[in-house]
Amino acid sequence: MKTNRRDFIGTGLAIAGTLTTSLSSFSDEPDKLGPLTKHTLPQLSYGYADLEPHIDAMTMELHHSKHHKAYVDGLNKAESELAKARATGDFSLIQHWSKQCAFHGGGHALHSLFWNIMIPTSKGGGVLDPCTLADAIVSSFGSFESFKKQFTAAALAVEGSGWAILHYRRDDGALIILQAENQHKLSVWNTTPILAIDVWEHAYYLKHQNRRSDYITAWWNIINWKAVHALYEKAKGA
Ligand code: MN3
Repeated sequence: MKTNRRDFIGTGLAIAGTLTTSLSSFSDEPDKLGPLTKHTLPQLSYGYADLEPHIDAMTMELHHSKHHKAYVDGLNKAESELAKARATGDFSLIQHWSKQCAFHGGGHALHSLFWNIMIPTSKGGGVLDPCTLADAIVSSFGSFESFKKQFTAAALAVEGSGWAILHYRRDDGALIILQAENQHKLSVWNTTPILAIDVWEHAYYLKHQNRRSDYITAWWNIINWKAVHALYEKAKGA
């Protein structure tokens, strides 16, 4: 890995002074801090009233233009703050902004999915024609009816606010149904993990006891970057 971290930090510090006054000014300079994606509220392919009577127009309008918009704005804000932290080297709020990234990023991803997987009944909503997906549902759940019962039960039983989500598991090609409380638990959707460190105590306690930072410092010496690179390429091709 030949990232020139010293140059990167130097560049970041050099422009750090401007960051407190204008976030938008540095988001226009992606080469300085890494590109900042400007997340935007997706357009719906149907009108707010078009899902009536199943979902009412007022709910759709508030849900899309207010609630989803707040997630988009929150995600942009969180990612700007993390870029600012990289530039200044001040990671004192890393936990807060990481959580904000997950909360708003999760909301943005799931709502984008939600709008996309609905269509007015008059245009074919609710109809699953024979296809590879229909086959996969049958092979994963036994029948469409048993899939529908499990999905409905999972959605009904979500504790508090949340989602029921049908996932494709690449390892074995299975479809699985999971619940999400809120829209995240510090994680997010539509992303592929390519590097991870286990910081449960069982991963380091015998050698490092309670010194998690020693373990994290040591761990950087044993990363297989070729493997991470391979996962990155595989994820891009997905
Ligand atoms: Mn919602």
